[in-house]
Amino acid sequence: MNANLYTLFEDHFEARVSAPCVLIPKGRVVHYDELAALSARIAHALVRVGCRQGDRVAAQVDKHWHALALYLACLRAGLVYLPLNVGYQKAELAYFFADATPRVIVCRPEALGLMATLACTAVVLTLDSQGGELLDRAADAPEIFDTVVSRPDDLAAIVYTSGTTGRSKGAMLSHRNLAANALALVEHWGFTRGDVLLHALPIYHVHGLFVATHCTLLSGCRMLWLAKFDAKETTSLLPSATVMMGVPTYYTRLLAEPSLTREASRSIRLFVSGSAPLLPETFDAFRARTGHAILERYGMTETGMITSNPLEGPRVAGTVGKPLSGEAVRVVDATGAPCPPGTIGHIEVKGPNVFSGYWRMPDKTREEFSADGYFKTGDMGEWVASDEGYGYLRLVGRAKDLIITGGLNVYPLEVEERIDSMDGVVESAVIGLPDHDLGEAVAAVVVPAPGHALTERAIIGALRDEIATFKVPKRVFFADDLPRNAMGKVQKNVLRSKYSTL
Ligand code: MCA
Ligand code: AMP
Repeated sequence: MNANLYTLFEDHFEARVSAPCVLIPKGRVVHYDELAALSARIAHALVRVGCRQGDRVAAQVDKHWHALALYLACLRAGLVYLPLNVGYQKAELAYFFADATPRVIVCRPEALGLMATLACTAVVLTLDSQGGELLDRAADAPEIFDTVVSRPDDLAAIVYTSGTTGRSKGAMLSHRNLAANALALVEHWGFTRGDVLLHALPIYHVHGLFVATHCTLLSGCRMLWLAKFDAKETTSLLPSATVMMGVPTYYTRLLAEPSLTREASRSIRLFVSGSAPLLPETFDAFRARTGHAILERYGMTETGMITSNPLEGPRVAGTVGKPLSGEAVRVVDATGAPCPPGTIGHIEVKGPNVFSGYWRMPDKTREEFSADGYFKTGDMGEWVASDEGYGYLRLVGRAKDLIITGGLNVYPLEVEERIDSMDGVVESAVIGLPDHDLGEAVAAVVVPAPGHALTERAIIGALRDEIATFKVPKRVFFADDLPRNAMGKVQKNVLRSKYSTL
């Protein structure tokens, strides 16, 4: 049997040949057969430039249906798709390319010069809404492509996640991992052909690329395809949709729109939130305004979605629900023993959705799995012990030093290392401060060397040239020293309470 994920989607393509798939507001409608035809032509083009099964194809492209066709083409040709946040800068890209050694790099036309300098032996092709060199090369290719036969463990994608060591790790996701999670979600959230998903998420992370589009393609429904999230546009489109997915920032921004009303969201059957904690205040305010209880779920790049509040049954604010079908989730103490409900411990997960390891990092991979094969998420949680939501998982923090800002992860060490290497800096600590819009905002506390006049502006300016701007601190504070505990570790909780009131 062919375990290629595309063959799962294909069942729906075949049944829905001329049905609409991607609805572009004020633009065109892309039908399933067009998506299948373009992905076939791109698959031929990639093979023509020398791609062979298992080769990596890196893509740093804008959100356009051409990019979706590129992802599907990679699946069909047995290539490993490597999506990259459009905000990544030169140094970040250089690392990804050196680590993943892609055969092809697909980029925006304006990035062609930069990519050419970083490409090594990779072929660089452009792609945008007008087409680009990739589509030029695909223009005369056949609209039929025999999807290659993949084994369940063959890689479908590598998605980079930052790490506590400051070095990004490529999570290797197989066809089996992606298919298992997609099937579980379609069933759990009750997707049918009649659905219209409001898709405003970026498609270079697991949430927008896998969770949202896989639910669509596996149920043969339609998606309203927004180039990026805009609260006003979203409220105006809600009456044409049945499901919306977003990070908590989307919901706080929607609440700031007077046009978000019960009437505007009448056609929606499900609002889903994830990637970062949804505050109970947001849950309550959204329910009061629209009548909808947002369904919160929990996931990770390495695992896809892990738990979800129910479609039918109580959705409990401040919890992320129960494990999805086929997954085993446990909360354990430092010795690995299970914690009873109401006791906080480390969250671990096992199942067909869990990745096989980090690309070219066998030691790191071993560290992150328990002896009996559970993946250590680095999140802390507890099983709810009270009547309301008994047996649901509640996330209570992270063992890993991680900031989540507007649904995007920032590992402080990566930013600290860059600040520490600047002239006149003794040391720094990067922390997340509470932020109404982004959940957490990145901030830095910097200790200057005597006699050096550092400024917030200069530090922010220097960082913007090096790393994606979502990682750059919104504020920089200066201090004579950093508070440390008896072990010499910087007490970030002390810094957070000191600076969150400033
Ligand atoms: C943009 N900026 C940000 C963020 N996004 N700063 C901090 N945090 C952010 N998330 C900065 C830009 O660099 C820019 O800086 C300025 O804000 C304006 O950029 P713009 O693109 O216009 O911002 P925006 O449209 O307001 O974007 C905010 C956003 C977006 C809508 C919240 O970040 C977003 O769509 N986030 C979703 C991310 C996501 O998909 N996460 C899922 C990861 P300047 O002006 O200074 O240049 S997958 C995952 O976590 C797991 C698997 C899971 O469970 O889902
Ligand atoms: P990423 O590395 O981008 O895959 O982000 C995964 C991390 O996002 C998880 O380990 C959690 O810390 C966090 N996360 C995902 N969903 C939620 C949620 N519903 N509530 C709180 N944190 C979440």
